[in-house]
Amino acid sequence: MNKRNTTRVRIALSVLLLAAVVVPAVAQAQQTVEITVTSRGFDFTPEEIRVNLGDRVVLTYENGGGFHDWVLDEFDAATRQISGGQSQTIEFVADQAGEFEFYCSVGNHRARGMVGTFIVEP
Ligand SMILES: [Cu+2]
Repeated sequence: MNKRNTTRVRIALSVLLLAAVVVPAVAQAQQTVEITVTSRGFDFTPEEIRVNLGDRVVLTYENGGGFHDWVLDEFDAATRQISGGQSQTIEFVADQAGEFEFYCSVGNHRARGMVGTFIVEP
């Protein structure tokens, strides 16, 4: 093996080593965030949810009364429409930053103010 080839092998090995160190660090940065949202009337508590970009969100919606769901279109995240006393847990990844509106899709509930803000910090 001549000197140039040896240098190429060294560079390739360095890149592989770097990837082995950096990739797990990035994967580890993903946090799991558990959130519980409740409703009593035509409102959600909390009204504002804040997570970080890349978080895995495990969200439980507990319906305190009436017939509702919890929907966040931009992340294809939605519970079923459930009755009071029922709950459902869904999971999604917060893979885009910004402010988004979550809402209840039953009847005119969204127009009646059954909404909240989902914030993903970059
Ligand atoms: Cu509703």
